[in-house]
Amino acid sequence: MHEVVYFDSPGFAEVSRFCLELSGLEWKNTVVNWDGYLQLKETGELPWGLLPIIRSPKGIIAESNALLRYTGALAGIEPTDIYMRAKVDELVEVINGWRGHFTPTFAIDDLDDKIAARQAMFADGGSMNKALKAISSVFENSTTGWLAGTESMTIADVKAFMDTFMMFSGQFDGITADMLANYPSLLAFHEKMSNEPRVKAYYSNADEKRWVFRPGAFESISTPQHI
Ligand SMILES: N[C@@H](CCC(=O)N[C@@H](CS)C(=O)NCC(=O)O)C(=O)O
Repeated sequence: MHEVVYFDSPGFAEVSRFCLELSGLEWKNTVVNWDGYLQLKETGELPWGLLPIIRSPKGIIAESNALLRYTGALAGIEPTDIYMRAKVDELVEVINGWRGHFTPTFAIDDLDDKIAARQAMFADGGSMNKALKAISSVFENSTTGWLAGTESMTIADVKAFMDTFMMFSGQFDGITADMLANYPSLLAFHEKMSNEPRVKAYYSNADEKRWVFRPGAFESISTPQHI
């Protein structure tokens, strides 16, 4: 039995929760609040003092990308060819790098300043604008519609889907769904991924925090004509 331990939000754990679901193995989703996290930390059970972790039959694993690769392997969505696997990992790392742009904004106390900093990231030429355009062009150059050009979905697609769209859920001040209008290829990917039968089944529930992962979530966003 595998057990994911994390906060309620999608955050750093959603990709692994989804991959475990895909694996068909028995797994448990343990949600903790801040006090629960501090208690866990006290016990010394968190290898690096942070969440998420997975309690696996062989021991505890930490670091979200390690969890993604492990659960992706359990789910059978890691390429067996090691070149392709490296290309998938390359994309996973690039997407993970977005956190470097985003994370410093959490430390901005003044709400207006925080909103301004985030809007600047998504404005033309801003760090996240460049990042989302770069990943858009990878999708545009894929012959299969999957990020790494694989025949089927891999952990790079899971990472791209969840890390991209969770940003636009409304839970982050200053980042709004209409900003996605600048990225038609990402909206097309959303359509493909949210309708993938296993993704669709996983999000067939009423969880308000996860509306961004459902088919049609962004259908009201129209893209500018010049793109
Ligand atoms: N590099 C780690 C980062 C994990 C991380 O920053 N977790 C946050 C929650 S999203 C945490 O545990 N924060 C508690 C703290 O900072 O004290 C990973 O990818 O898993």
